Amino acid sequence: MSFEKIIDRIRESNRIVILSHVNPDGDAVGAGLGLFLTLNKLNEELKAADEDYMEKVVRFVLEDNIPRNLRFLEGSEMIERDQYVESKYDFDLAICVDAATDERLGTTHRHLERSKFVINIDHHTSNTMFGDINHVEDISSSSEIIYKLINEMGIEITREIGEALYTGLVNDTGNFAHSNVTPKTFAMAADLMERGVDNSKIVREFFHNKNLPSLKLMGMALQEMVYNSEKKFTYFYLSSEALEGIQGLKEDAEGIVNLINSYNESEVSLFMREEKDGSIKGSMRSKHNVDVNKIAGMFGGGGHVKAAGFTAWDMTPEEVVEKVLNKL
Ligand SMILES: [Mn+2]
Repeated sequence: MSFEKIIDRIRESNRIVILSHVNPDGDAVGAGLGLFLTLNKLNEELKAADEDYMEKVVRFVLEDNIPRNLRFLEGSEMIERDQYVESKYDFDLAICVDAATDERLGTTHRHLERSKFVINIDHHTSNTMFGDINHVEDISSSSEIIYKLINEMGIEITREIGEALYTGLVNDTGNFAHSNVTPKTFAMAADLMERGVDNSKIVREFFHNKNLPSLKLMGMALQEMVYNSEKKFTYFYLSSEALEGIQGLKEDAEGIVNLINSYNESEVSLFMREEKDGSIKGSMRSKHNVDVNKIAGMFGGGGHVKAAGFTAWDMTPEEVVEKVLNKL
């Protein structure tokens, strides 16, 4: 898949907004920030070549705060929170990264509506192709796609850009442990290291940086998880009351689904978290043959074969579990 049309569109747009999904993870922030820093660099290069060049306005807007363990990324302080962005703001181009559906953009969807053109860059096979240009590739991460895009643009990848993209890789591959890793993923990682990326610093900042509520939550999940031996299915439900009880935020529950699926007998796992509005957010992981993308699809969600998520409305956790069990 070539990036020619995307690059042309970027070059001819003066006001560009980058968007990604709610509850941003390392890939959403990494891919978005890598692109954001690249477009700023493009501005600098064009300005240096031509004094009269009118610099592009480039913004990266997310609905939520970025998680604490991503704030070490240089440039992340320039990411804007949607609620503080003036509502009457038009863009020539919106570039969405890592969002399988336009609903996943949350409140930032309004910038999509106010943009003349939409580019959708993603690696979820369930992507709904909501853009005017859709670049959807079934590879490790959106950050891996952005890496290829930057190379095709001919912009040099600085250490800062590299760290953002590397974090996306680490996030979506479980630090190069999942089956979505290919030789190309490693080649990208090697190239980023040659550009000054400190892999051990990133892993330390990203993984070994837990606050007290998230550690307590891990304890709670390990203590209370339920295992169904017939279906080799592990699940855990977290009520909003229990989360408040440990003074936790929803971002503290990041990674719980992988934790419960690390049980050696478990083939498939489900983590359910109650939202304030009463809905239940589900995330699922599968080790081998179970397609959790299909299961999430029953609730209107999606993702990948081995990792997917959904939101269930007007259902109890018991009902969600039963529906999943029937499909296994
Ligand atoms: Mn991703």
